[in-house]
Amino acid sequence: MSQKLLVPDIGEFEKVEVIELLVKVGDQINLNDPVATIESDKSSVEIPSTLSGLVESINIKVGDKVSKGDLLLNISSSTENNFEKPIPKDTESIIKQAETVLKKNVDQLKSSEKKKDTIIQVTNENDIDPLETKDWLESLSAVVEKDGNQRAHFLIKELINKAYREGANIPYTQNTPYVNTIPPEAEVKSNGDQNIERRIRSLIRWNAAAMVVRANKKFPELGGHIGTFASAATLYDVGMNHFWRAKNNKFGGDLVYFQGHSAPGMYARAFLEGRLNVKQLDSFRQEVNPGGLSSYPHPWLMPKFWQFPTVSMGLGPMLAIYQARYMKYLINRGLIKDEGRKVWAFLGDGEMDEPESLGAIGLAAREKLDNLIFVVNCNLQRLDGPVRGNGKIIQELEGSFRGAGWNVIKVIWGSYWDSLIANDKTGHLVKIMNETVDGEYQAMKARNGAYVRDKFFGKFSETSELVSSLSDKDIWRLNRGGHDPHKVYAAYNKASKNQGSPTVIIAKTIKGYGMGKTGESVNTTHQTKKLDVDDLLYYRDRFDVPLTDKQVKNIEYFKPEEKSPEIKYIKERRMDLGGFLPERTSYSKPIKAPAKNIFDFMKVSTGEKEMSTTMALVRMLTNLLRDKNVSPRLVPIIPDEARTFGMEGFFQKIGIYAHEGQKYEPEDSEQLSSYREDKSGQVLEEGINEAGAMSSWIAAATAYTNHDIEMIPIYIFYSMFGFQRTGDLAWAAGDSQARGFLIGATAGRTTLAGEGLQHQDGHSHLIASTIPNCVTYDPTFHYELAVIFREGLRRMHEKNENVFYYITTMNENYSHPEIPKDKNCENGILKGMYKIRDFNRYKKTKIQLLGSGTILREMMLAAKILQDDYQIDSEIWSVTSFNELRKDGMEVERYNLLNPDKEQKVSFVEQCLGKTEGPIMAASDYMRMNSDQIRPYTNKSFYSLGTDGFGRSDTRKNLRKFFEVDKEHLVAYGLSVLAKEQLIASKYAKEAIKKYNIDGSKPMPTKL
Ligand SMILES: Cc1ncc(C[n+]2csc(CCOP(=O)(O)OP(=O)(O)O)c2C)c(N)n1
Ligand SMILES: [Mg+2]
Repeated sequence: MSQKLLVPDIGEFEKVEVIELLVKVGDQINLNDPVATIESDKSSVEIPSTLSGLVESINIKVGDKVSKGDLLLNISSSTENNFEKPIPKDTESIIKQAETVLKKNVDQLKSSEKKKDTIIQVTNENDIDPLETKDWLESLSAVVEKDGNQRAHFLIKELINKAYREGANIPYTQNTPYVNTIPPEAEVKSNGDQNIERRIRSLIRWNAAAMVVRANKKFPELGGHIGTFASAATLYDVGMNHFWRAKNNKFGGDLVYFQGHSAPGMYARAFLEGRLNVKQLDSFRQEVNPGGLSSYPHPWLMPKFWQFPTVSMGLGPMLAIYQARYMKYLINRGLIKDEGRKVWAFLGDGEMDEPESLGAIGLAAREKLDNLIFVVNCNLQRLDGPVRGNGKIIQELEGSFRGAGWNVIKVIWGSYWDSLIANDKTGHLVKIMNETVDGEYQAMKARNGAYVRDKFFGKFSETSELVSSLSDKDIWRLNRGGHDPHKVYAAYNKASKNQGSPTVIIAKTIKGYGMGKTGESVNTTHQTKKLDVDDLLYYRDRFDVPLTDKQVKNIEYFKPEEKSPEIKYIKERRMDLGGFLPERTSYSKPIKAPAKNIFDFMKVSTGEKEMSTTMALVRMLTNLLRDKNVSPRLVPIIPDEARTFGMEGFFQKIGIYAHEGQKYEPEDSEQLSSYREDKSGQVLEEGINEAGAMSSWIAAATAYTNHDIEMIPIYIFYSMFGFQRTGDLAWAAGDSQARGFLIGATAGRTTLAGEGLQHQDGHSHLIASTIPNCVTYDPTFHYELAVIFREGLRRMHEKNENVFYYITTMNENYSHPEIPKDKNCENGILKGMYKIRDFNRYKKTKIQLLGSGTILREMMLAAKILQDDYQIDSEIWSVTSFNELRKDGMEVERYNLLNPDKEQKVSFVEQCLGKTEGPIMAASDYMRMNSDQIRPYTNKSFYSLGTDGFGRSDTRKNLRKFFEVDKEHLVAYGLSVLAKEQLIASKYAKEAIKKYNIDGSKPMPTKL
């Protein structure tokens, strides 16, 4: 039976051009196969077939304009699917749910009559004893009636506290009492050998401190930290001995974000494990020569060791959240197995002040990231001291995380407190615990047991009595939860098993734990990097490190024999957990770059048709989605801008990732580009959230090492909200050796026109150029973009070079010429410049004109005027990347200076311009500094024009005039340059300035 395939609802568009036919007469097509690509002035979309069968005839051709309802194909169809659309699955379940609720309501209505006599209606289905419930509620009503609301409130609070203390799952309140979340009787016990673990921990503590002290004894300028790891040693050790599973050929591995300043502890452990030697420890913070250990976790500097850069406070928490989310994305898309892997992130309490640290916790809860565990080390100190000494950081954080929907586990008190808390029958102890502020808690640990007895327990006779049989020493020994391996083990155990929400473990510790008078719990602890002999002896004794006084004075490391029980134990534990941590490896397979001709359709002229480079990019991506190697690996990341960038066609085609699928029928469900969320969706729609989008991009761009699968993330954003907004994340991406594309769309100071000062980007290329492994381009024409993009795919994803690409695209529509025939053109595009046109009619006076981005087009128009009106010849160079040209220039210059006696190399700029005639004038839609970058690499006179100053909203034409980069200014400046070089008389320039109404007395745009 013959069926008609019609143009579906394409939203507000009419008469949209067919740019591609994807089927031929006689083809067998299936449901959802794309049959044609149509393109409006904003976006291109594939039309999927709603029928399957044989294509009998095609009613459209490339270039036709079509609207909704137009006939596309006749198909002899086997399955009909067009007219009687089945109700989508999700809709069906929504209807079912609604029906159930309706039924329930009716039932309730019927029975409500009967319930009228009860004081409070009880409708909870989980109520196993309604009579008992009724008793309780009636008692409450009686209290309200007799003693008022306040009394009722008090009783409820007491009940909740009691329930919490008994380990019951209590209803939501912002805070729980200042005691451990897990009561002692519910603690799961570790099966580890506690004695040996303590000995190992002591050695790690010692070696970590020794490493820092030795380095600073040699070179006091090196710095380093002892206090952070000293406070966190137990938190790390329990994880290392019992929880964190390494990557191996059977398992993908847990991912651990180590707190930046605790790096010495990780080195000290690796030393015991035999992964680092004394020489390496002695190279802590001395990385210039090979083999040095980096100050903090930096994968770029220690690519086989560190996995995640964390030391810029606030990035670790965000990156960890998006890492956990991305892990679920890969699982839900079927790209990796669900092995129950976890992401652990270690954070400082001070670090939690960074807005980024808490900024994404809502997402973690919404997405039910039960593969994520935060451990916040609350040593009650930041850098200067407690900072908010009047507050209670643990309670603050509890409130934030509980409010966001996290599973919160507080680890406040160590085991020595258990019996005291159990004996606190009057509640006075917990009252003091609740009321004591952080500044006081910190001060107590800087003093001694007698002080604690007096200032803490001494507050009530009941609590004084509680500790009357304890000596001051016993009181001093009352430990904090984060230093108690039993409490930490129980918390980690519970966190690992939690389902349906992320977990945060908030652990109370002491900064500089064990460091004695100079370093324990004092405000200067953070900066302590030197310990005198007395401190070292104290530290040794405190942790029973088996070193003689002499060895301590020499600050020797201690490593037991290979055959010692300690070394055997440490290695066995790690072998049981699959290997060592941290360790960075990659076993991902490269992705074969698409065929060389994949983008050939972009190398021909677009003729009359005008389009933006953003649209050219979308066309290119649509094509890439047909390449079976590349397609599943593409990860388009969009911060709520898909329509701005003409990418809404991706919604239907590849779907938007949503961990719960789509639970609603979208309002635009009838349309071709309707909003489709899917559990296996490919697009990451991040919302208005550049930092989150960037974190997702980093997770995808490093999947080759963290998940052993090479992915191709493409994050598209307003260029102004890229490097400027999230520059520190871009820097961390460089450190992480990310591979992928960043697309700065709507780029250029004058190209975005109406958007104004905050939107118009005239410097993102300059910021991008500060990142050594970021390769940047500012293409003008679609073939340039095609050549650059394919090379990016080849370099990063096939050859696995550790670089990432920043490419700007624009939203200005214009027609694109075909690629020049010159065989060196593609090489020039990639190196940064190539000659695009020659004007040489008069052969008298010549100027070299360099342009990039949309300003290249102004330059081309200016060149024509210069020739037609002023008989000036020119050569026009399309500069695809001033940044790349500068990198080449620097390298060549350096080589030449260091090798004065050897044959001198020639920079690419000089290869292009060295033998040309006339001065150089360069312009771009960016600050002059952009083109100025290549000035040192040519001996010719060089003049730069650009868009220095704040942007402002206006038309493109007016903006280019304002910033003096329109064709008229370029002509006038060109003539002036030639006059200055004494190649023509100055009167021509003067005339042009007058002709074009250029006001020579107008202040520099930077001053306006
Ligand atoms: C973005 C950023 N700002 C400032 C610093 C400098 N800094 C280094 S450590 C530190 C204090 C950290 O305190 P906390 O997070 O509580 O760690 P801990 O007490 O465990 O050392 C600061 C502010 C930094 N590393 N990153
Ligand atoms: Mg701290």
